Amino acid sequence: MDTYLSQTRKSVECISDYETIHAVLGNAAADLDSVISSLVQAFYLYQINSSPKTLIVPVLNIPRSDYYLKTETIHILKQHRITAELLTFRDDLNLLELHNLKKLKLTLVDQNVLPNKDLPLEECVVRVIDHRSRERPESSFCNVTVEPVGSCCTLIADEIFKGSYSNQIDVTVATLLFTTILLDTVNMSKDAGRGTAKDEEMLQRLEVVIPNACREKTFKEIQDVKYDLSNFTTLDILQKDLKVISGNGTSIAMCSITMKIQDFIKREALENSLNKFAELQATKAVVLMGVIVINGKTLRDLGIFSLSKNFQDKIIESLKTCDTPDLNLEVIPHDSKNLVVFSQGNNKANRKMVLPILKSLLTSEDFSRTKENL
Ligand SMILES: [Mn+2]
Repeated sequence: MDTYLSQTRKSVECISDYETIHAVLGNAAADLDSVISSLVQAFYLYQINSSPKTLIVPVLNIPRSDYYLKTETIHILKQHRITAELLTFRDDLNLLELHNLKKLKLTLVDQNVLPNKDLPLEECVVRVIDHRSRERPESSFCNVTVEPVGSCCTLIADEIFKGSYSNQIDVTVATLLFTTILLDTVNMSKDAGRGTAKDEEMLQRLEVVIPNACREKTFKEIQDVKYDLSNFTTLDILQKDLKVISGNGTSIAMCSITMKIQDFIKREALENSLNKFAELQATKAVVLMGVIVINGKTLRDLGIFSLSKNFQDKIIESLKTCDTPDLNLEVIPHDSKNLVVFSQGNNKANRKMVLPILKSLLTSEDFSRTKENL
């Protein structure tokens, strides 16, 4: 894998030598699942590619300068001799320009539709592999695999095991997939409810490849890295695992944070940081989801920040009244001015399930009528 990536990095520097650039692009949160899915899928496509004029390149969907936030990814890739110098980031190549030159093909992993700012690239999408609910229209021409499993890496593993190169899943590839699936499924914890039979099947098949595979040890190590926020500023923590959704010309930033929001709000000058963050993201509202795991049990809470009381109320109402899923929210009193905090009784409802609630708020007719008053 490291040899492939270092070759690819050099090839990106002389991109005009190629007729086709096939980029494998994860989602813009660039979490571990997105990054490992794109690295492994690209490596696999490279092995089955027979055209010397095609360059297959995994692209991390963040600027290079944000990589320091991705501690789980940095940690695991380092163990396999993969440093930032071997990786290609979104600002290392101009996808739109490649598209204009009619040279671009795109495989989307861990996302099934492009965000608005990337919609001009839609024509280039040839393949989609994702585990969140399908937003892509049925009519789309490309080959789409969307299955509700715990980790996109499970679908990537399944694809490779089904293909003719499955014997080339080496220890590095197997370990990267194995670790990501464990993290995404909370080590297949029943309580978390994320892992499916297919996740379990892939873990078992990958275990065969990895010498002395140990789920407990691997999971604990990556989980500890994920939950270690000691070197981060408040802005870093907000930025670390971020998704932005938009509709009707308005957006909401949703940050997943690996500590309780009840504890996060005790940080110094929190409201200032939230304000600054909202400004940087050009958004009027920030939703925080705190998630911690204690003895295999996942606990969640939510914070809703907005300088517009009106907008904040609308978000809270849509979250409280939703019954698919019912989040079971209880307000937690505190004295922060523009932030309302709730404990979330329904611990199975992760960000993937909350985002569509916010999305339907932003795209609702009622909202578009009243949004001028935000
Ligand atoms: Mn994912």
